[in-house]
Amino acid sequence: MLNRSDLRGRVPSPAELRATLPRAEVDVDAAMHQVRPVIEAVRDRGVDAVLEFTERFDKVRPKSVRVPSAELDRALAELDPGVREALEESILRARKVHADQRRPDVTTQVVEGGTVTERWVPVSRVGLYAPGGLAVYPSSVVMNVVPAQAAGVESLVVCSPPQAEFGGLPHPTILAAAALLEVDEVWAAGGAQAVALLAHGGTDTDGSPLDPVDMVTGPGNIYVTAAKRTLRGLIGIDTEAGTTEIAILADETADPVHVAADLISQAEHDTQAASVLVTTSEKLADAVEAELVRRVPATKHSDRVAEALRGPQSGTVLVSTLDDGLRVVDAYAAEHLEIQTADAAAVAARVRNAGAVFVGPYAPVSLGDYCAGSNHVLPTGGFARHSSGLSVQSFLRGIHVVDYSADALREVAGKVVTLAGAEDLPAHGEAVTARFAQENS
Ligand code: HSO
Ligand code: ZN
Repeated sequence: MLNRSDLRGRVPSPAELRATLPRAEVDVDAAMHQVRPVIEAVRDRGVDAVLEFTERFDKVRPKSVRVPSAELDRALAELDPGVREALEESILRARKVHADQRRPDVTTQVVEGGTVTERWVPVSRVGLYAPGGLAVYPSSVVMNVVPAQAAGVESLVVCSPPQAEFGGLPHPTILAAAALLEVDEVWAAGGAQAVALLAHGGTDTDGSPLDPVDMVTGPGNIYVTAAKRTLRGLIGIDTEAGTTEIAILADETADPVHVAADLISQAEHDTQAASVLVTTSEKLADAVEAELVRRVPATKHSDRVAEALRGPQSGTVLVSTLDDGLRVVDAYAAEHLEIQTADAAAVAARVRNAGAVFVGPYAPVSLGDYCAGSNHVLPTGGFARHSSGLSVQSFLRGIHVVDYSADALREVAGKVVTLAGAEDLPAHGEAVTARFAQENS
């Protein structure tokens, strides 16, 4: 079921590794041309334009963009009690981890009388996009809202497409998740028009204001991504979420049942999802293959899973040693990386590139998707080489606060004047010397 590459006995180049495990290609640039007129219409005509596009794309026209709070209460009251309990556990654990991510302000005494403080200030108002349609993930609402709240973001909007089958409201589990998280502002809007409205703001059908946000996070389809990319600058955005990936680095001690089940779990998201096994053991690779052949037909979304596993983006890579395996997984930089080897913690400690690392036999990726406490919004497509997943830090800005006394400035004045002169910007130097003009006359 999985394509197999044998890299044993040689160290492939990064280019060869990239060709061995190609990423699914998504042409966001092409979609940017398509979303531009949508964004311009929403900028110019606000909610009227949003509702026109909603009718065209979502085949429904909500009465207002803002979802009445009674609908949030109702969705929470009607939420399955088991789902509610599980979401509450997910929120509790995520809050524990994210509370610990908060950073204290740090003041550095540079010289006597001269300090620089880095003050961490949350973004004021954030829009969190939750997709509708096939991918209705209340867990993603949790993973976006919890770090924003832990960062101290004061004002949050959850925005999700209205659904014809729910009378023009977003999906009820999205509403219930927002209510559980005590987010009271939810907008029924989707696609590029939603991102444009979040960025530009507008006036709702009843005349109430829909205030623009400073930042938009959350996954979405290609049009949402294209709109975020287009509006970046006017708004801050998170790193783009591509299709889900799981890589597993395993040796002969790994349990093929665990490995196969975990590869299938992420393949369930999308036909383009990537499931990659990197192993020193051909015997394990064979056993995993046999287990996949058994399990895939039996799983609910078997067609989707089989397509993802058979695709060029998925596969098994045989390596000679765990060191070589680490080179492969570092070059790949998976969104999720499981380490299923002897002494997994020691191997995990050597990983350089991954969105999140799952250590040993009892930390499957699906634990992290819902209830580990970690965040599941993680860099895909190799972005883990340079980016992190969503965290409290994503919603904070570090403001440098410079505080110098007269003596401290006087002491360094000559250096500022010299550097200003070297850059042919003498007025920069004069801004310092003007303060001491009388002393020198
Ligand atoms: N594995 C997905 C997140 C998710 N899984 C949501 C289930 N629901 C991307 O990290
Ligand atoms: Zn998942």
